[in-house]
Amino acid sequence: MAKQQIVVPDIGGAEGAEVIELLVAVGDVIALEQSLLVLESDKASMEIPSSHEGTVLEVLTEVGKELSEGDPILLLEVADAGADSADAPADVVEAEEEVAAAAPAEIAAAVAPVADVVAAVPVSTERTATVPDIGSDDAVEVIELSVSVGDVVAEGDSLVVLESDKASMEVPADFAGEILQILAKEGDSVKQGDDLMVLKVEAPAAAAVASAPAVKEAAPATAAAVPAPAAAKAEPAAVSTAGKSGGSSIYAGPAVRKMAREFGLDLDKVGGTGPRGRVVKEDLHDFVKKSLSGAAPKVSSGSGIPPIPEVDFSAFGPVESEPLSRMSKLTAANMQRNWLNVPHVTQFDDADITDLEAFRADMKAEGEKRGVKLTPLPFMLKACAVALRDNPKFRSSLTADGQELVCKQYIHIGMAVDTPAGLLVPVIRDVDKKTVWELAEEVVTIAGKARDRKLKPVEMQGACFTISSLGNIGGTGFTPIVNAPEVGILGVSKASIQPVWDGKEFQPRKMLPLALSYDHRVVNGGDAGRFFTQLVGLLSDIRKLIL
Ligand code: CAO
Repeated sequence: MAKQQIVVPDIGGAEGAEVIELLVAVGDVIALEQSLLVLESDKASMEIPSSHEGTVLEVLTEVGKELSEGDPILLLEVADAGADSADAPADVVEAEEEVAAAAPAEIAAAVAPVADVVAAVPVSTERTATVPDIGSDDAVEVIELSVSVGDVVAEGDSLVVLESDKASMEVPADFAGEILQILAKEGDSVKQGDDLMVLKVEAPAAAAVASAPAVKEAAPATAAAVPAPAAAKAEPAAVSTAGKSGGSSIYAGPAVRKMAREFGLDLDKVGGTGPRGRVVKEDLHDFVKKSLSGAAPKVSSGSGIPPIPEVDFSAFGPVESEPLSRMSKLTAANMQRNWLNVPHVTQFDDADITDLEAFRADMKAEGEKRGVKLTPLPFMLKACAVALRDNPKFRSSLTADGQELVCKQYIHIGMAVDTPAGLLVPVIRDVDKKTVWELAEEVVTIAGKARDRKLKPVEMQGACFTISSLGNIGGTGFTPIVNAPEVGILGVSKASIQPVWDGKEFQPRKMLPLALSYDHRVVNGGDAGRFFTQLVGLLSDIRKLIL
């Protein structure tokens, strides 16, 4: 057993890089190249890998300390020192024995030259990154270059994104280095083995101590002797803080980046809890856990919308939680989908329904005879059917790819129904072909079915347009959310008597506040104005409904 001090290797000339994370503790058994700590300079953060395997006897630095090349990090108990020293020249063995016996202060001084040789002799070489095995011999397209010339990348950082007709994939760097030349460009077709870019790889000349004739003189010879690929692994993994995709603009080490890729996670969406917002492995675990429980954006959702923070409400007072019904969750998901996908515009107007209300009152006895309650809603359905007939854009839908407008030649209208289980939207078919009495009957029947949870899925499909009436509840206006792929929805608020100027004096009139929301990708302001004006006119003078 021997003691081996690990020091900061060549970190590209950075002076006073701060220790932002210690990744090992006393007693840990360290593998070769295992990350020991994370240093952060003003340009980049980097994990420092171990140049030896062994057990940590002492940690010689701490978080917050500023380190430069050669500063001590750890004292390791190295298991294979005997084997190494058997081949080593006498002066090296002596040096190690001295180190083992030395007091801590002397250890640093005595070991530093040895460690310098182990970790700090840079070898600069050029390596070409190529297209890896992509599981097919077919050419795939380079759809994104994730780096630029001059970027410093860590092993595992994304270099390019390739796309076949089946999938897109990031090509990670097999080795850390600086991008010298980019050989592929966006739009190129490439195959396995094709050159992508040339990197400058700087490698410390590891594992050469044993063969060194003398510690100090060993440096040049060793530098030439170490093959670049092996050395590249021992290179400090500089994490680029620049770059445009794949989470390369945030702080995370290569191991975390690799793990994120394996999980299909976008690091930009994973909040970092490490020093200075650095993403650590625990953050990935937490994010995946939350994704699975529905508390975080779905993995690879691509929405880029920051999640609403989780709050412990019980910290502010007593709380009670109850699980959401399946329908409530579905409604929430649909609302969010529609709100996020559809560029909404809402227009407002008031319909003078004084005459309609008078007519409705006249029909009360007739309604009782028929066993039907005639509310304003069937008139609104009828008026919407006429306006939909005359304004075809309002009964159209964009295809999912946004390439075509499908205009429906039928007039089915959805009607929002407030039920104890949540909001349901049954559909009344062929509204244009039904009388106001028939519509009144159907409203009652279908709303009853909704409240008794007896609606079949087909009875909630196929609408061209929706009416959401809060008239019996109250309010002077609201902005309804379009029920995509429909393009329009009418929000109805509570009618009330208002003073209306007739040119000579104010008259008490029953005014019905209406709000028309529409998908501005399909319907423009002029279309909406015409539709709305016609609708308001029809409700204000229901005689026009028969025309
Ligand atoms: N202004 C004033 N009074 C109105 C009104 C309005 N806009 N609309 C209806 N009323 C009156 C009715 O005339 C009736 O009064 P009378 O019995 O005196 O005639 C009373 O309100 C109750 O009507 P109703 O609700 O039973 O019937 P309806 O035809 O108006 O509506 C239905 C049926 C199913 C649409 C309704 O019950 C409902 O569920 N509305 C809620 C829809 C909803 O939740 N929308 C929000 C969706 S987004 O979250």
